[in-house]
Amino acid sequence: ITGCLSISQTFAQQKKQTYLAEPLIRSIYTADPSAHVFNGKIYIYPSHDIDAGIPENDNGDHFAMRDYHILSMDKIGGKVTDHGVAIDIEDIPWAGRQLWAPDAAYKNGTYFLYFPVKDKSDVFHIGVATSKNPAGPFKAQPRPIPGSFSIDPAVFTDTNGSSYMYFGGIWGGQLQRWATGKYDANGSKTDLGKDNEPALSCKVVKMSKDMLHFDGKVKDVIILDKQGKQLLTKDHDHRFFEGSWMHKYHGKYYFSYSTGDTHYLEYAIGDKPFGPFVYQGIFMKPVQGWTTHHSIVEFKGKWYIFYHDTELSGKTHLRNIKVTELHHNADGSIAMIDPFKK
Ligand code: FUB
Repeated sequence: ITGCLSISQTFAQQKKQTYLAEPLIRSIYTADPSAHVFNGKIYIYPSHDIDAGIPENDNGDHFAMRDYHILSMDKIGGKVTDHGVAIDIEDIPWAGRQLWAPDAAYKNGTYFLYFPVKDKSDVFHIGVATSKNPAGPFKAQPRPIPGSFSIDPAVFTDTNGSSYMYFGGIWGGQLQRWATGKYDANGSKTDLGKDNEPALSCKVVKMSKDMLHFDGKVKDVIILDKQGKQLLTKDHDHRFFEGSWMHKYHGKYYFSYSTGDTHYLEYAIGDKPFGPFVYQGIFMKPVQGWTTHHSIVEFKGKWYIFYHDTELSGKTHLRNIKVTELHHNADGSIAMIDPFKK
């Protein structure tokens, strides 16, 4: 994550255009919406953006969020309910600063909220909190998930009941600092700078039955081009940056992600949750604002993408979530989404 580069140059141009969708909620700023269907309703687990008065930098320090609010809707286009504070940073014993993009899952009567936050040494890890109610309040485990690091957890539960966490983000998300398996506090601020080597990969790991631990080794999410070669670091238009998501469509596994500094949402398809995945293309053009982050969910036979932009504030760290329909073409590809109407 970062926040102050090229995309701001296009703000003026984009403001003249008409947005494809309306902000879902205007009373608070929200971003990174992870949507799930629980008990026949849509629950959205977003970041809760605030203005902490911290100047923008490429480390993302201006994204200084302190709590989560969970939102719900009975139907797309219906009333959006804000369930209030589901958990506060003060209630997470190991947390230092910056509650970034969360996700949620359900198993055996318990709801799980997964969240990235920097610890008191300023290193991102992923925590988990539990509740009997999808809207919270959630109670955090006393420590981060052992073996977790970096940001943007996305937890996918397969049709056989097995769950997997996809996670990671480069630049401010610190993934590049874990390249050796241990955190390097003096490591690169962006990627590893080795342009002709395979790009840093998102991570994937199976979740334990209790959903509170990793079960087995953290693996790389390998994305291959159609010639079977891994995408390279220099391929900023296509390589993984942050904001991963997994959905299953017609038996295939769709791994989608943000390209960060080039502001696209792209996807790759595989035959198994661990991949490998074959790169397919861009499916959403840049939104207004530096970051782009989404989730994809099926509800009553239709597919939707939840995403964010900065329509309400014009500021990259004060975002608002939106939803629009997502279409799979007959060949399984995802139809391109343009966040602005022509
Ligand atoms: O909201 C903070 C960060 O911004 C998220 O973790 C990234 O995915 C980006 O959207």
